[in-house]
Amino acid sequence: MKLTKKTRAAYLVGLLLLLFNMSFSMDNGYNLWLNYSKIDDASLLETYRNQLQTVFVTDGGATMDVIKRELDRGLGGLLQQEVRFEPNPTFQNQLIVSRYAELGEDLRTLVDPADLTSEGYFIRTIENKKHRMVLITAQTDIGLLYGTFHFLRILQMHQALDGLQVMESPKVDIRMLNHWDNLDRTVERGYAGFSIWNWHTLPDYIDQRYIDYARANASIGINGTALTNVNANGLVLTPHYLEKVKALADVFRPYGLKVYLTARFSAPIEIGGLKTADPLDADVIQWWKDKTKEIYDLIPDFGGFLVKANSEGQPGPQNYGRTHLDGANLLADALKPHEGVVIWRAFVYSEHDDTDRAKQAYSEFVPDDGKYRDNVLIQVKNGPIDFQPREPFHPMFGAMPKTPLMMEFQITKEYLGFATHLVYLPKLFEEVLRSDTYQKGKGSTVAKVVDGSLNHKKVTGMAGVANIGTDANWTGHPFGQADWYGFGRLAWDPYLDSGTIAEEWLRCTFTNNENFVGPVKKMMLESREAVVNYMNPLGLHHMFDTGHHYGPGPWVDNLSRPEWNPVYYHKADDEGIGFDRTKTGSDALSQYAPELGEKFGNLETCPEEYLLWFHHLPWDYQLKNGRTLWDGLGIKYQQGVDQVGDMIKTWEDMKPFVDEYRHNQVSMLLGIQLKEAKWWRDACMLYFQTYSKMDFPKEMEKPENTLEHYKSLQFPFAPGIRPTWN
Ligand code: GCV
Repeated sequence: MKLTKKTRAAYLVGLLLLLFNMSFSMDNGYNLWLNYSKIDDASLLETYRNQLQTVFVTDGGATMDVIKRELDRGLGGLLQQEVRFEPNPTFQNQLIVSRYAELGEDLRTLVDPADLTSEGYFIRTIENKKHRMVLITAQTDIGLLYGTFHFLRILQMHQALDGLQVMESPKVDIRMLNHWDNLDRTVERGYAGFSIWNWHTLPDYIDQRYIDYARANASIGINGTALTNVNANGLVLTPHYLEKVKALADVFRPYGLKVYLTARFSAPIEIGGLKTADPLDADVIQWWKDKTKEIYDLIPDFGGFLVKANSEGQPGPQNYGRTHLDGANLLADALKPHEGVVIWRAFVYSEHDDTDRAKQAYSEFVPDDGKYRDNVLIQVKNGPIDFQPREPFHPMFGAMPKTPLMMEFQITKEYLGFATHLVYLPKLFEEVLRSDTYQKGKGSTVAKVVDGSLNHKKVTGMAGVANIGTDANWTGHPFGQADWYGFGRLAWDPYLDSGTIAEEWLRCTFTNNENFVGPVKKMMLESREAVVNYMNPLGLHHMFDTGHHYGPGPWVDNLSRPEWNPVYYHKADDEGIGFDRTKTGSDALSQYAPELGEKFGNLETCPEEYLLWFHHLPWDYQLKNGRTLWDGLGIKYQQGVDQVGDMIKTWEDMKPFVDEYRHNQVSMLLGIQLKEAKWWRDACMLYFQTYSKMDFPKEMEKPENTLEHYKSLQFPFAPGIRPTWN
């Protein structure tokens, strides 16, 4: 068939439209929140194009090149025009990115460098006789990079440039991801594929992902990454692997991202050929000094060591009759000459200690407050047990005023539905950070402990256990990206509001359409309470099935260590349910400030969300709403299920605003979430009914299966842990 010119043109237009639609409906999420698609508001686009006709970026090293590349990509995409970089500032309708020291006198008077830390920045729109420009300035190149990403975010969010006055400095020094990535590329508690570190092809093959990983982290201010699992493998400290680590550090450096490694305490024996790893042994001390120097010779800005010791079978100083203090100070001394830090984890509980697990870390660390070297940070999980859907804050926060306590959040959802459930974690992080420890009177929030403002500030930090893997969209669930994003934003500023963060993420990732942003933000903010309701309501905790932690296992009672069994935590019996942590029980409450001891200890004032965390109560205990505890539990479980149902409805209405690919992904995942929410409700309520012997409340739907059915379920291949089967 011979095509006429007209038909050919029509085909071409059709093909272009098809391609456009395909790309629109095939967004696989790889670009994360760094989505620089064209500004779809025509008049705003015109205004931006006028205001940003050219760009001037100060000359410099690798970070300045990164800035230029990002502006080229960002402005090029958002404004859909070629970005014109000028060799000199014109000050007219120009974006200027310049170090503070290189600004002319007249511009310098407009910004006060005293307000800036080394990573901080100013963004200002300046309009006067001589200037008509947007200025990004900072003391350092990294500050300029952070300012550049912030500026691009302003455009992504369609905000006006007129009168722009931004001054930002991070409130926390070390803002890092902890990867629980093994050298064989499995990821402990990882649900988004395999480890992105391809140890086999490193150091010669630099995957584009490494660069995009660094970009994404820099865009939210993350400045550190511990590459390997805290359940560490000493091999990573051998020359063969250190060469690979160096290659990653070289990629990350221009983005301000420092590399840290997990140090296996027994490495001097395993890879050093010594007979002991005793922290007071002279050869061991020398071995760590030499090893540390070897690392710094390769990676001069190496961040330091992250250590899990004497916890869950990991080796540590206690194997030699020494203490955590001895172990941490040993490594601190080795790192000190190189300005590195030791991040020593407080996640410890002992198989020889039968006191309440919630109390053990405090008992081991608090007595040594003030004795740690000044380059030691103690990294404390947000709650005293283990990243549960809800826990009260860890009592160590505020209890060690002379020691920097670093926050550890879990971004990966080990206990919150893996990467299949939509649960917006910044809401959880915010709750913890805003909790009042009362350690120096009212207002002594966890955020103030973490940012060092409550006590003498030495070095401060916040870590998040990464949820990143080789999945196309990095995090498995498209909304898991919001948890990575939100963690970074809160590490930068622990006082940010989770709603603001959700809105930023939605606008940058999807669209600025208010009909999308409003309802989806609401859905995200409510999603955390939903998971608490359908998994662990009213203060219940750790009722997850054995090992893999996938799904409910409240009946599990046969694991070798008592505190690995869910029955240890809920203590359901014929009388009632809950863990008595008051004076009549484990007295864990005494580790909190007296104000909280009284508040949580008194049933009149204990918030219902912590009721069964602190109290063992009869099944017919009367809740504030007049219903029995038993009814209250059933109602909460049902509420959680209903909340997921509402999320599904909200998401269905969002079809017009989201590309088909991601819309479909989220719809399918919400379907799984609903199924699993019902599973949790039914399995837990049926099991507890064997003790309460009471009828389900009328508000609760009837269970879909029998208790025996739920007990019989097995998942030998559940992700996140190496599979085990018989
Ligand atoms: C890395 C929990 C997890 C473990 C994890 C541990 C930790 O127990 O289940 O997989 O190990 O916490 O934080 O060290």
